[in-house]
Amino acid sequence: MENYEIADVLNEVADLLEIQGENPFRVRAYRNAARTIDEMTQPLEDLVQRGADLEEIPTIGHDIAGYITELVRTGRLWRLEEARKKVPRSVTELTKLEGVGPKRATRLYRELGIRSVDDLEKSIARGKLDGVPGIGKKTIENLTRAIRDYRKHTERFTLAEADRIVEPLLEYMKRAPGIDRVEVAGSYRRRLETIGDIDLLATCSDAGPVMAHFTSHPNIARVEQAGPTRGTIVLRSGLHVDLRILPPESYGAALHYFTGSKAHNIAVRKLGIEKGLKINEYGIFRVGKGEAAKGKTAGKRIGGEEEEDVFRAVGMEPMPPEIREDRGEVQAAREGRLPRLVTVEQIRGDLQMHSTWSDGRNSIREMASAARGLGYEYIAVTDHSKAVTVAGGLGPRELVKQWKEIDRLNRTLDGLVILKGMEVDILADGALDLPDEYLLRLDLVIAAVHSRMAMPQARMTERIIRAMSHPAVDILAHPTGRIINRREPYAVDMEAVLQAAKEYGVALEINAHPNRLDLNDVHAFRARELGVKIAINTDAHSTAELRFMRYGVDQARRAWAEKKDILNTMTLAALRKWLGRRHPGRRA
Ligand code: DGT
Ligand code: CA
Ligand code: CA
Ligand code: ZN
Repeated sequence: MENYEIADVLNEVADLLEIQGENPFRVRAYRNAARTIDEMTQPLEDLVQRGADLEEIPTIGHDIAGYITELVRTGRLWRLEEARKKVPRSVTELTKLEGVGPKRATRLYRELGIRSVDDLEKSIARGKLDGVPGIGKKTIENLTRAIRDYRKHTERFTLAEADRIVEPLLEYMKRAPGIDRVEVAGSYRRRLETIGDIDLLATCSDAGPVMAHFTSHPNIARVEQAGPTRGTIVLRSGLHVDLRILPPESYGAALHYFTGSKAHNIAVRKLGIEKGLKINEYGIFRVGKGEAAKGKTAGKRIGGEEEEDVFRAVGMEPMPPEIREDRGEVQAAREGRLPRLVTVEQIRGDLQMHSTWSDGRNSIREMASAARGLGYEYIAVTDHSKAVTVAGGLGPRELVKQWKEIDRLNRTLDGLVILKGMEVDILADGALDLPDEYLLRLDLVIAAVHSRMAMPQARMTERIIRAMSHPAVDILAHPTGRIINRREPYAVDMEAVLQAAKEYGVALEINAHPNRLDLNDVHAFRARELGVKIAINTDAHSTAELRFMRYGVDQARRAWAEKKDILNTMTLAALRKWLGRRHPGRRA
């Protein structure tokens, strides 16, 4: 059993207990343990098998340690099965809707017998919610929208969700008898923000045992198809995985084909046709007149063992998967002007993170030493401002106290500089949630919308642009406010925001949190075209989340970003200079 699966079970227990009105501290204990487990790099299963003392792991107490052991040994959890008897499991599905917490879900279940999102949808359609005390017309509208958003997204996995499944899956496939190469293609390889299914490719001496190994994966919910060279399984998480077993001479062509995107493939194939070549998942073939129509492998094979063969055959430079979206990469590759995409190694710091001063889990010191462990030169601590009361936002007095702590740390820390930042709320009218005198004393100001997201587009656009026009603002955080699979972007004219960013010299963030990725690839592409600087920030709320940087870099790469386009690839000296661009007096 993988760590994330154990974490999922504990989270489900927490959901169910919460819905049953269990003591909130108990509930939180499960969630904290789940989070710890999810962030652990060591497999719990191994620890259990070695008889290690799980209670030594922070946040794991006696009871939970017992549950984990039970879960690993038997694959089941008595506590969960008891909890499911009291409230149907499907009720937890309701809490996946934006704006529906455990309290509301319980009420819907207890008072109206609604047990699932489907039920709720039907009940709304039949008017069963009309006139129920505490549920106004507005609430019904919001629920309707939340259901629509939920439906639109439920089938796709975020990259982080896919990663925690794919990494162990690849390890597992590498243990298949006689396997040679194995790799993931598809949207996962292109690092698309969400993944429909996983496309695995493999070569081996004998396909039968490899397919058998694949279809006997321990986490399978069902085997959808198991042919001699092609199989599909559905994992318990709901993720579909396709496997294709290929002869070595086709591997590169297949890797190119199944990496996609489909639009990119079509553009490449068209180029091939112009050159008298047939390019498909089997290889690259030179075809005589009239031969093209004769089937998949007609003509003379001229390549296909390596992916590069495909690009070379049509006079293109090989290119990284992230840009294969038919957004001009084919032309660029033919003309030898492909971008040199930014890499994680080029990132020198992280400019948005939270500490225990607001809603983060770790102290500034802990965040700083984790950042140094990642090889960074600098970080900015950017706790919330006071308007975000749920996140324990700071007022001026606390902020000044925080600065003293940062000064102290900066005197003692070697090799890392902590910048004084804040994620300052953009109020409904576009004013900033901190008096000017404090704004101007910060090293770095990130402005962000966290409330009143339902404004009409024109007002939202004006609100954000007004905030950006403030000379203290350096970065606009998560510019559209979307949360993948949960919340649609707010209505905002991104072109106008990007133009304003250019005018005021404000950088836009790619929030690297895998549930946000905001700017998305398309907006980031446009930002880069306009010469707007992009900051890739993790928005980490714990030391472990600092590792989300990779997801932000992935999206920047999809936007064709190079080192020079990214704010936090700068040296500290260059960054300080940039931070002083709007009022040089402000910064040392
Ligand atoms: P996903 O799974 O929805 O996140 O997206 P992909 O891109 O992984 O799509 P998928 O799994 O349906 O197919 C994998 C790749 O196979 C796709 O990126 C391109 C290639 N492919 C699939 N169908 C076609 C097709 O009809 N024509 C061409 N040229 N390529 C295709
Ligand atoms: Ca796929
Ligand atoms: Ca597929
Ligand atoms: Zn934020």
